[in-house]
Amino acid sequence: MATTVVGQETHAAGAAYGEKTGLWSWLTTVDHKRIGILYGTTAFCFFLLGGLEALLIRFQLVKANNTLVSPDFYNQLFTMHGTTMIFLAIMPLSAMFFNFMIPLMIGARDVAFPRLNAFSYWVFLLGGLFLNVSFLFGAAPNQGWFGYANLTSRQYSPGPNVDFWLMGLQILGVASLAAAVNFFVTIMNLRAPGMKLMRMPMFCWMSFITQVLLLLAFPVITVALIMLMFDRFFGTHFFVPSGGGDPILWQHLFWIFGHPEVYILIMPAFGIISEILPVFSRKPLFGYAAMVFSGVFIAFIGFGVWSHHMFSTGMGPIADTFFALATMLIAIPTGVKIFNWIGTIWGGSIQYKTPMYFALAFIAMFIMGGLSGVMHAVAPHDLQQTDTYFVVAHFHYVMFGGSIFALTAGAYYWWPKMFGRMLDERLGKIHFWLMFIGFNVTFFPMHFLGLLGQPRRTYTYQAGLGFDWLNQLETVGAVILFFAFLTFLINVIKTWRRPATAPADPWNGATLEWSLPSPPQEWNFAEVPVVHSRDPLWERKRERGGPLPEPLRVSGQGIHLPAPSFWPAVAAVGVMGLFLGIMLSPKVGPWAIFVGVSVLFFGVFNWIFEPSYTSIPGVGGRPRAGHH
Ligand code: HEM
Ligand SMILES: [Cu+2]
Repeated sequence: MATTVVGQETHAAGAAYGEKTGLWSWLTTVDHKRIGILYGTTAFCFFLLGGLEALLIRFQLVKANNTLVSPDFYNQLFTMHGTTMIFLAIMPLSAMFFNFMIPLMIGARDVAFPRLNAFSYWVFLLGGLFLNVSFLFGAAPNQGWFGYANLTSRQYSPGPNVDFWLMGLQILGVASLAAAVNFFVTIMNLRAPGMKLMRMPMFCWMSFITQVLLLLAFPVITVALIMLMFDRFFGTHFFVPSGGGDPILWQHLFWIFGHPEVYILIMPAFGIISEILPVFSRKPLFGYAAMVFSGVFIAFIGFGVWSHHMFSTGMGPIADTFFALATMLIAIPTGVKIFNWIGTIWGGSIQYKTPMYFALAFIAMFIMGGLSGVMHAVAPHDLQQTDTYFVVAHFHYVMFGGSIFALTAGAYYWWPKMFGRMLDERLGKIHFWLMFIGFNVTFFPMHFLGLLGQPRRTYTYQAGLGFDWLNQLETVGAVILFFAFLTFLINVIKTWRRPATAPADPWNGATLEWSLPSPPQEWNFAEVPVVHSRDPLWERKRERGGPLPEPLRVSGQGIHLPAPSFWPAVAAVGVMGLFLGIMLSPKVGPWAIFVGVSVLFFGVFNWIFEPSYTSIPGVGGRPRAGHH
């Protein structure tokens, strides 16, 4: 597979393969970069929807005894808000960066299983739509994103609301597992020559840990959901005490998944921050090995602490003590990380660009979320805090102040690479300050409201309890946050209209993605890079005594790439059809399940027997020759 650089290529020739447009090319794409963009745009739309739900929650709570929304719709709002933000916003936004960046950062042409990758995306999209279609029937999930038994039993939730949630999450689980296998294998097998594990960029390391967490945690929720499905559809009693079942069993299964899940949400953020801090401090990452091992350690302990979500269920002092101590232990590797981030910026020549603003705010906000987390770890303390707004404050400092700030930092950092355009710095800073202020005004008072005793997941409160003005303040914060995201949208639209002229390496980056044109060509690397160090690009620049020349746009003649395929999308429709079929089968009969399974098999069958590779046609666009 000789790959020669044949010189500057025109845009028109690229259009023969790499820059196809049109709906069909997006439906059939297996290019990890395009799939990344699909993940990103879809997740951002869901993020806006989840934000809209949050705004409605905030407007309902703006004054005592408010009746803006009904109690049942309020339940739907906070359930769908939590479910959306976790499964349809943060996770797929991370997946956008896994998709777009990991192959570029490890020097690969694509992921290990490109069509499986497309399949993951389509399943995710359909799962997200499936969950939200429930609104059109006035039957959105209303039991909380944690789905506690017995609220979810047929007896207490007779309608289809819980069914939408149950089936939707199973569909999404298929997408997450397929993607996790894919990125696990990609990182294990497709690293460029010389890129040992301990030379991998930190984002790839933290993403790798995320995939392991996904692979170990998602089967647990899948099993729990299947048990719930059996309880609701086939009359079993896994979680029904009158039939010998146990509602606490659900909580164990849910949180054995749920606690690792919060690390699934935060690990990619750790990775992004660990990429940005060195570049904008002009110093290598401090304590690389400690960063890797603390990440592994956090993930490992993360599986042993689930019952800190269950102190109030009455597990007894021995279990409470164990889980309290295990939880406090996590503070150690987390502290190691924070120490190393600070060590990275310490004494660096810091460049205050927008990605760096968000990265620095991440550190501060994440510390606050971590501290209130340690407070819950003290079991007697937790008994006071649980089910109050104190907990809501905690997880928003971690998930929003942590994950969302880091993902936003990553968006500003990698935007030029992804779209060939720099985002506007001035608007970026405005975005930052609105988001930073709005976030703290919205969520900081929740600590006090929690300590005053305002219960969460409750659609209103009485006047005269001292809750009023803090809730008003929070609603003002939520409106400021709304303007923050509006600023981001304006930034995107404004810069979109400019020509795509971003330089290959606008920030003086250290990692391989910055050696490629912005945006990279379909085949990524005309020549597979050889890696000798942790910061391969800084090393090359040092050798040359200055920046690298702009990379040429070269033709990928002779390069083999996976062929576009429609079948992953068909198989994804089959997966959705299967769960839709199960949901409908009590009404319409078991044939509904059969239809879904048939579509699934039809898609997979064609996918298996379709030629999977194609050579890039050269300049002038020779027809594609498919073969195995
Ligand atoms: C955009 C601004 C946001 C606002 C104003 C907001 C507001 C709220 C409020 C008021 C609740 C409490 C609902 C209740 O207990 O009655 C809540 C719950 C929740 N939020 Fe947010 N939120 C925002 C962003 C986010 C983000 C980015 C995430 C990302 C993960 C998120 C995840 C959650 C989760 C998991 C719950 C838990 C629902 C529950 O268990 O009760 N939120 N949010
Ligand atoms: Cu936890």
